[in-house]
Amino acid sequence: MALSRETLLQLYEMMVKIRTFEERVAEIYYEGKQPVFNIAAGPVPGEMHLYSGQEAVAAGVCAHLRPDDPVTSTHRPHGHLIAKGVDLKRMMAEIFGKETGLCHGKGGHMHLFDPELHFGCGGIVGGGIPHAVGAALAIKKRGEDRVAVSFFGEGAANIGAFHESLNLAAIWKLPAVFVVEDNLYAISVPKTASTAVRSNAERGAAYGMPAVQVDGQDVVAVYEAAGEAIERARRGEGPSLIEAVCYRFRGHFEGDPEHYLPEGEKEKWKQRDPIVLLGNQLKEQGWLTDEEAQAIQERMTALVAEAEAFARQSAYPAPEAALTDVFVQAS
Ligand SMILES: Cc1ncc(C[n+]2csc(CCOP(=O)(O)OP(=O)(O)O)c2C)c(N)n1
Ligand SMILES: [Mg+2]
Repeated sequence: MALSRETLLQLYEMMVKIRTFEERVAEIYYEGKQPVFNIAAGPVPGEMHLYSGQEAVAAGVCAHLRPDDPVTSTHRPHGHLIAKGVDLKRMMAEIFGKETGLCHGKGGHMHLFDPELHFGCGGIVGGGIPHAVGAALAIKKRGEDRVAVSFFGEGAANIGAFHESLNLAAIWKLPAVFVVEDNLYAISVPKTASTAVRSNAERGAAYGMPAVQVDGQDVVAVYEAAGEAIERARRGEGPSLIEAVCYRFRGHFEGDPEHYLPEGEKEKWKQRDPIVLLGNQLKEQGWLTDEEAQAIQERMTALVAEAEAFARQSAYPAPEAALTDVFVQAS
C-alpha cells in the first residue's frame, strides 16, 4: 500500500523531532561533566540512554495510536514518549528534575510517566511487558477498542516476564502488540551471545501469535507492520509480535567507550540513517524540497529550544515535597 505524502511527511517530521530533542539533551547532559567525566555533575545528573538511530520504530508504531492507548517503554524512552505526543516542555522539565516536569521532577529521564497519554517506562529491563498485558486485560474486560503496546529491547526478550506475558496475552486473546527493538546489543552483549534463536520473530510461534521481522531503519516498513498488528488487536483478534531490527547510533549510555563494537559497524549502519532514508525517498518523489526539509528542522529546533528554556526557568521541587507522590513506609 502506497502511503500518502501527508503520512510520510508526518513520519519524517516525528523522526526529526525525536532526533533534535535528543541531540540537544546530549549537549545539555555534558554541561559541567567535563573534562573528567563526572556523572553527578551538570544540570542533568545520573545516567542517560539515548534513542538516536532507532526513531523509525517509535514513529512508525505510535503513528497508529490514540492518546488513550497504553504504551510501556524502557530505560531508553524518549522516542516512544515523543512519538506518543508528549508536551516537550513537561518532558524536558522532568529530565532536568524540575517541579514542572511530568513527575514533578522526581522521575528523571528513565522514569517518564504521562497519565494523559497512558504512558509509563522504567529502568527494570522487561518490566514494562507484563504491565502492558495488565492494561490489555483491563481493556478487554471493559469491552473497549484500545490497544496496549510494549516496546522493549532484544535483551529484555530473554527475561522470564517476556515469555509469561506473551503466553498470557495469547491465551486470553488480549489487545496487545509487543515491539522488540533488536539493536544488536544489550549494553555490550551481542544478541548472538545471549539468544538461541536467530530472530525474536521466531518466538511468536511458541505463543501462537503472528510475528514479523521488519527493517527497523525503514519507517514505512515499521508503519505497515504496526498498522496491521494494531488494527488486528483493535478488532479483538489478539496480540502480535513485531521485531524491528535497528541500531543505536550512540553508546548504551552517554560515556560508554563502546570497546565492544566491531570496527566500522556503526559507520555502516549510519549509512542507513532512518531520517536520511525517508528524506531521500521523499525528495526523489518530489514530495520534499531541501527548503522544506530545512523549514521542518528549524521548526523542531525552535520547539526544543522552547522546551529547554521552560525547563531551565522552572524551579526545583521544594524540599517539603520530598515525600509526596512517593511510597512512604508507614511508621
Ligand atoms: C532486570 C534488570 N536487569 C539488568 C539491568 C541492567 N541493564 C540495564 S539496560 C540493560 C540492557 C538492555 O538491553 P536491551 O533490552 O537490548 O535494550 P537496549 O539497551 O539495547 O535498548 C541491562 C542489562 C536492569 N536495568 N534491569
Ligand atoms: Mg538491545
